[in-house]
Amino acid sequence: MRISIWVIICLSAQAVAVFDFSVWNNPTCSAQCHGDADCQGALGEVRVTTADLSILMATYGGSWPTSYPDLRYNPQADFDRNFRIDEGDEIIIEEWLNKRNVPQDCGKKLELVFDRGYVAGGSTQFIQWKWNIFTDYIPLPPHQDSPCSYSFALYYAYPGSGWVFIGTGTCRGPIPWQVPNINMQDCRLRIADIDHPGLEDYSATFTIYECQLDPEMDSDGDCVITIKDFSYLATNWLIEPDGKNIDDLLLLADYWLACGNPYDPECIIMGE
Ligand SMILES: [Ca+2]
Ligand SMILES: [Ca+2]
Ligand SMILES: [Ca+2]
Repeated sequence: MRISIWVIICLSAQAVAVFDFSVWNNPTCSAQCHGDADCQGALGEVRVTTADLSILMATYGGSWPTSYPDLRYNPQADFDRNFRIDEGDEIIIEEWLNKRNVPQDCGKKLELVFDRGYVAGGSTQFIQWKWNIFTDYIPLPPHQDSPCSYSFALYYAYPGSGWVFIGTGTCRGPIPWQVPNINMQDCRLRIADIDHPGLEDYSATFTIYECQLDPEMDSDGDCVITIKDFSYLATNWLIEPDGKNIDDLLLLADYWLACGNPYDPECIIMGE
């Protein structure tokens, strides 16, 4: 039965666009990892059909394509997202073919981990991301996923700036970001997989603010006076020529847990 379906599909299959990996990070295509190659179908309806099977079979030319960047490779049909198309993907589509209520829980392959609403200008942030392996999507044992072989580029933007390059990293991340000294709302971060075009993710918007605290007191640059600043003061106690003394301690005590973010209504501004 399976072979007869394949013969029909092979005869009618059209070549499809390849090497655009954005389908793996598309929230409107959240059943792709279960065989929905074309991202078509309403909630509760049959989503995995012979149209999806035809996309998978278009990659089959008597044998499966070895791996990306084989010309027959297609990210749409790589349901377990392991950069190969083979029997594993065939098993997935056969499980869901012509069934209703296909799970729509595929999530993103590349996920930027950043949920800050405010970031202090001049501070250093360490930006991390997640590279979800296919066992996060389907209940099969893992095999030769090799996320550490890939490289990523990180960017930030504020209104009118365009994307400003921050740096590159591997999946072992994070990438340090020296935040510019600006006051700006609606800033964003973007991470892009250099090797797989279209595979990228964005943060929600956040605000970069110029810290209102004296940097002498906020020694770790996070714009809140905490035990970290106290420990810096303690370790530099009375070390000449710029040693900390009792006046510094009193000043620090006065502003204990004060923060210097003028945008944050929860923030206790220094001196107020
Ligand atoms: Ca479909
Ligand atoms: Ca695959
Ligand atoms: Ca601090």
